[in-house]
Amino acid sequence: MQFDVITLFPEMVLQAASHGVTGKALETNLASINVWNPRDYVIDKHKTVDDRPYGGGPGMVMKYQPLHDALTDAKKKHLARESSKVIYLSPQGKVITQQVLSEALNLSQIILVAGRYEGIDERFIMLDCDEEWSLGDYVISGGELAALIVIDAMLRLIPGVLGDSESALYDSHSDGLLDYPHYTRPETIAALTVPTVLTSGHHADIDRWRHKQALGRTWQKRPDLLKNKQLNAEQKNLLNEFILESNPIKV
Ligand code: 58G
Repeated sequence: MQFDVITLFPEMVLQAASHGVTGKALETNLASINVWNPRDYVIDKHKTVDDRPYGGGPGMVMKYQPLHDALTDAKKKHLARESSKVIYLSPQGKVITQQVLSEALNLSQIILVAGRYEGIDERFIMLDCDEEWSLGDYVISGGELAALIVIDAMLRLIPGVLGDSESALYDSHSDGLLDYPHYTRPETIAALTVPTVLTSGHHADIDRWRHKQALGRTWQKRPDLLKNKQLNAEQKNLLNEFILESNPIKV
């Protein structure tokens, strides 16, 4: 997977991605990140990447030409030229989910456009971008953090990036459910003791308990996720048990 990020702050993207799981994936060439700074592509005599908005109002808008020329170079760098998409990150985009990200894994190049100021010239979105993605209904000061989130979440899905033990198969949301609770030593903290099943050594019981917790917590905290999910007979049974235990009828 080749990621190309068009950004006025290339060091921010490379620096942040160099740590931990993403850093390892890049070191081992399971993926690569190239950065392209529109500032390196300014040709006008004022050397500016931004300009005042037509119609007036506060703030500045990123100009079309430096973005377009940076994008042209990013596309040229993708030698395989298999399947490539240009994605602008903004609050106007389609909200990304684990599903959206895993579908994008079949691409060989993803070019992420990180805006700054009040945003970018609308014609760059119309003419040069294939899709517009959003993290959710809030505004951040630059698209770099959004690009880093997309890269991080996608890298976790590439086979070999996570070890077997940390496999993304076990991640929250990979099966449309929230995660089960985790505990480590000590066994008791402020009168809260680790559920006994986890110290029992019965692996089948532990798996069953964790699956039940994942279903139950999704039902408690994100019931909207269950509306779009078909539960099998065993899952219905586990969730019923959880519900009965969480709301016992007292006699
Ligand atoms: C308002 C809206 C001002 C992505 C957008 C400026 C990017 C949120 C998201 C913008 C982003 C998200 C410039 C800074 C886009 C441009 C960028 N904010 N929800 N901000 O994914």
